[in-house]
Amino acid sequence: MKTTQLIILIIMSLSPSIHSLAQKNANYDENKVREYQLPDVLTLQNGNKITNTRDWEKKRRPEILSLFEQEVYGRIPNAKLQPFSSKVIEESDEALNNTALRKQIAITFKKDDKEITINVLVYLPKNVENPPIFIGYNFYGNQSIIADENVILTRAWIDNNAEFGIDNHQANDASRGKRANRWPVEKILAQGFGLATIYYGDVDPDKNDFSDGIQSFFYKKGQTAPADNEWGAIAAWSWGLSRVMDYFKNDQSFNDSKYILMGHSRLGKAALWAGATDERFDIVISNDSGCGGAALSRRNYGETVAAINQSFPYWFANNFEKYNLNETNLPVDQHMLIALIAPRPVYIASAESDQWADPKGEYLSGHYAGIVYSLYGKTGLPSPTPPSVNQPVHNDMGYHIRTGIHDVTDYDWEQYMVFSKKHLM
Ligand code: GTR
Repeated sequence: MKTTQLIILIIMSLSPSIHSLAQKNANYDENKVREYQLPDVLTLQNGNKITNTRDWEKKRRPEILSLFEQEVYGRIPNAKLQPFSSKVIEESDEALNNTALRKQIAITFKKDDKEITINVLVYLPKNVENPPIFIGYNFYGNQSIIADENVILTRAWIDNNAEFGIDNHQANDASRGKRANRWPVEKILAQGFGLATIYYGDVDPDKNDFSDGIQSFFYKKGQTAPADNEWGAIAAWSWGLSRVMDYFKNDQSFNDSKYILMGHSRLGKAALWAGATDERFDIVISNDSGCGGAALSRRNYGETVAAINQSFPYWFANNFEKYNLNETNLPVDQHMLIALIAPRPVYIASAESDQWADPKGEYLSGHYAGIVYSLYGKTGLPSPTPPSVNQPVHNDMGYHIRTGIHDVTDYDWEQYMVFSKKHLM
């Protein structure tokens, strides 16, 4: 074993404690936030200012996108990878007590002896034509979002998890509906929306190992890990979301739908990056995405770039490590990630007890991205001060901070539905 591998293994075995230590020792005092200067969203790297949407789209947007690829999430290699097959593997028009259509789709990729299947679970309300569809990753398999015995049980990357009914890398019946608290499926459908969900581990297992995720399908001969400027797990997860979107756009029964991308926490980071790179997502929602998601990197509050790179180095490109305790030199900050989604509606949500995710930093990203929304005549989050708890703001950009912990609650979903109706229905 090489010394570097050994060091990585030691760090990995220590990482839970490093992580909780980092959470404990982080700064949670607003008075200790150092002064910082954000890169100007509308100034090109050559110093020229952008004043209209044309130049934004032609010059500055591509520049920012490329900086995020190069320095933060990592580039996806150019090679095209077509699905080996995309099949509807189960379908019913009598789901959820005859109120919904259920469709399960398997999108398979093959390369040499490797194979990955992305399983998509879709519910659509029966009485609505072309309903807007919420789309989001889940953490424990499609069967975990609802107690529906017809949902195909996932192969899981985690070994054993009694709580979630996962045994020897396979979910069992005990896992059905285990995360139903985060997915109010019936309420979503009753409001006229569809819901599509995917298990994130189908695309890239959430561990520091680059041999088993989708990245390995793109390696050049002899390559065993992404290059320093190539994709980590967040970019891999966002790639997966785009492949699901390819499927929807080619399946006539989904052609005319609108798509609302929602992600929580690390999957909120992936949702924002997918929304930035793929304009087919009509609305993008970040639920408690924190550092590397909606929260500004330059604010030393809660999780920092150094902390996230220490606990989860494989989520980002290796290049991102250059900015540990050195955020000032980052050519981007997360307000520019939000700006990449303009002029599409974007929603940022925080939770009061989730200080690790830096709620104020999440709000401020939206606030500072507003200048690009203004170019389009849209309204972002004009006030420099975040609203009070449980006082949602629903402009072209939405924001709320609710009471409670790092989680997805019915309150969050209610806001997302009101906001989406305002923009899509
Ligand atoms: C935390 C991590 C956060 C967030 C969260 C999650 O431990 O530090 O950045 O992504 O995990 O995804 O649940």
